[in-house]
Amino acid sequence: MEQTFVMIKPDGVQRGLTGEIISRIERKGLRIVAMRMCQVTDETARRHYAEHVEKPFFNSLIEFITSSPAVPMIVEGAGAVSVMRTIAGATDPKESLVGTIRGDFGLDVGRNLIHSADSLESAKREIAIHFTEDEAVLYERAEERWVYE
Ligand code: IDP
Ligand code: MG
Repeated sequence: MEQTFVMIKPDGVQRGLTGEIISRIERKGLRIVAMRMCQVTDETARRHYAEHVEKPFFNSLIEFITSSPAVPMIVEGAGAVSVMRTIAGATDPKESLVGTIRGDFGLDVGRNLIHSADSLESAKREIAIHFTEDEAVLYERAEERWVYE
């Protein structure tokens, strides 16, 4: 089973979409194995978005991500990395397809509601930034034999 890193950003929490977003992940059949609500620290945000340090939007991105509580999580399932990117939608919500989280609820690239790791390697790196190993729980959902052949 593949694991990916997902985070409901502060706009998602402030807009009361936490439950809606979690529900979409659950209904897909994916398994949430770690989750918390927390205010991301400046240090964690800078590590998380290190690849964007030279971008013109870097400072505003860090300010936004640390401005209010977020909900980081580890999501597990077949093809979890790419499945979660599909559920999240394209980076700019103006272009994300309707039916995706960003496409259904967003309008601005700086307020795109959810983060989802872009590769298995990124997922591993990001999980290690936001969670300790003992925070992920090992379990099966009762419905899994109805989700997987
Ligand atoms: P991703 O979240 O879809 O992987 P990235 O290109 O990795 O997109 O960018 C990380 C985050 O930085 C985006 O989710 C978005 O919040 C923000 N961002 C990306 N491009 C821009 C921009 O042009 N202006 C403002 N914010 C941006
Ligand atoms: Mg990215």
